[in-house]
Amino acid sequence: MDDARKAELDGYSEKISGDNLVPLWERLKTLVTPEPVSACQPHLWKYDDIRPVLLEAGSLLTAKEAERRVLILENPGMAGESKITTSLYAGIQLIMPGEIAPAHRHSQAAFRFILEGSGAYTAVDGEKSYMSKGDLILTPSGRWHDHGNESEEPTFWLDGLDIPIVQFLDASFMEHHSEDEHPHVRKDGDSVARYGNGLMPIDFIPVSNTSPVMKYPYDRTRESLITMKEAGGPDPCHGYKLMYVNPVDGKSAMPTMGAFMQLLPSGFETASYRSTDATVYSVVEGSGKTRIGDKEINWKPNDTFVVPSWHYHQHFAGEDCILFSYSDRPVQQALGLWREDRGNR
Ligand code: 1HN
Repeated sequence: MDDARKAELDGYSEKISGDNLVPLWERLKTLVTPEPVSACQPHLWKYDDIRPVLLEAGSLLTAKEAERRVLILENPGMAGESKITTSLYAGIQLIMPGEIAPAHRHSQAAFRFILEGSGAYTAVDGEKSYMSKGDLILTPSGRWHDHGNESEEPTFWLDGLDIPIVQFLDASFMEHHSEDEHPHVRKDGDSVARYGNGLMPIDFIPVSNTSPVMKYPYDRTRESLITMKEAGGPDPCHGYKLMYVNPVDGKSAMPTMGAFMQLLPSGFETASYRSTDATVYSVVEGSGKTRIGDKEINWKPNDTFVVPSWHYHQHFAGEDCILFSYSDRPVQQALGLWREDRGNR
C-alpha cells in the first residue's frame, strides 16, 4: 500500500474513533487467529518455595483477618490478573491449627486439592468434609463454605476456582454469613454416603449441575489407578487417566472445571499431545519432567505447573507418578469448542 493511501485510511480511522467505531480490517487478524494465541505461559511453582513464605504469612495474619490465607499462583504472562490460565484461578491456601476461615458464599465455584496435613475440614452448607492428602473437595457455586483446622498441623491445599470465567461473564455475587461458621447441620461425610458409593437415594432430584458428592477421597482414586495399571494398556498420551464425574449424569463433577487424576508408570514417556484446554497440574506422587514446546519443567510432589492451550507437551515419569490436573474442558465441550491433537502431525 502506498503512503498516500495509508495516510488516507489512518485519517479515516482517526475520524471515526470519536464515535466509538473501529474498522474491522485493522483488527481481524488478531481477533480471529488460525490457531489459539495465548498470553498464558508454561510455568512451574515449586512447593519448596511456596511453603516457607506461606507459613510466614501464617504468623503475619490470621485466617480470619485474611478471610482466606492464600498465595495466588499468577501466570507470568498475565501479571496483575490473578489467573493461572486465561480462564482459571489457582492459589495455595494455609490454615493453622485451631483457625476458622469464616463462612461466605459466591457465584464462583471452587475445589480444594489437599497437599499436606490431615484433620482440617471444609464445610459446605454445614456439612464437614475432612481433608487428607490427595482428596478433592468441592465447593459448588453459591453454597456457604467455611474451613476449620481441628488438627495440630498446618494444612495446605491447592484452590482451583473459575474466577476469570465468572469475571468474563460479569456474573459475580458474594455474601458473608452472619456467623463465622455456618451451623453444622448435616452429618460429616453425608454426601459421600448418599451419592458417592455407586448408590443414590431413590427419587433423588438434582438441584444443580455440580456433583452432589462433596469429597472424592484419594485412597479410592489411587486404588482405581493402581488396579488399572495392573490390568495394563496405558493410553499413549495419558498413561492411566480418570476424570472426576458427577454420578447423577456421568459428566464432569463441576460444570466449569474438569478435574482429572492420572498415573504414569515408572519410565513412561507420553506421546506428544495438545488440546485447547490449558491445564494446571499438581504433582501428587513421584517425580519427573514435562516438555512443553522447547521448555522443560522438572517436578516433584506438591509442585504446580501449567501447560497452556494448544502447546505440544510430553510427560516423563522418573518413577511411578500420580498427577492431578484441572482445566476448563467442560466449558469448551459444552460450547463445542474443545479440540485435541494426539500428535499425528
Ligand atoms: C475463596 O472463597 C476461597 O473459600 C479460596 O477457600 C480462594 C479466591 C477468591 C475468591 C474466593 C475459599 C478464593 C475464594
